Amino acid sequence: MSTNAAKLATAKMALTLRSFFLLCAISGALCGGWNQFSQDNSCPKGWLRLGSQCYVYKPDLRTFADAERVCKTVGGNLVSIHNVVENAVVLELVRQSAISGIAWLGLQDAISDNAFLWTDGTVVDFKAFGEGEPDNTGNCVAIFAGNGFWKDESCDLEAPYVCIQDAKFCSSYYGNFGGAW
Ligand SMILES: [Ca+2]
Ligand SMILES: [Ca+2]
Repeated sequence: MSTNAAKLATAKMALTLRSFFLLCAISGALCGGWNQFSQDNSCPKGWLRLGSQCYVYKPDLRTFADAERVCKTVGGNLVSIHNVVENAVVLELVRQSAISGIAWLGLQDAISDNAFLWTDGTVVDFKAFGEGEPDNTGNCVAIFAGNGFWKDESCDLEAPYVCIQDAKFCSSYYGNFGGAW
């Protein structure tokens, strides 16, 4: 083997190794550590992951409809909450960065009073309304940072809000590698 050919072979091997390590790094970042509560590459930067969902608090003041529109443009919906743990996480996000006492959740009963629906289409299997709520002061639901309970408010009220979107896990990336893995 000539010196040049040897150099080329070495360079090729280095490139292959580098690609391999890069793929491992990407794979590790995507698939590694299924922590219940963490920030990682399966959520967009600045979003918090809990289980298979990503959450973000948005401090800009918007009406319910506007807030939902913004969440949609970043690939999700206003947040839906299905148990006490999710409620605690959303409350913590709101409390950490609260610029207002409340934040919109994705719950509304605009079509029919007390027939609440989540904007992300998930089942309404959990509610945490405060005492005396909902009292039909409006058709849109917000979480109150003070006590963590929910209240209905006028949908035109401008408030901060929390968005949710599905976390992107390695399984979907494996698919993208077209069976190479
Ligand atoms: Ca109502
Ligand atoms: Ca109310």
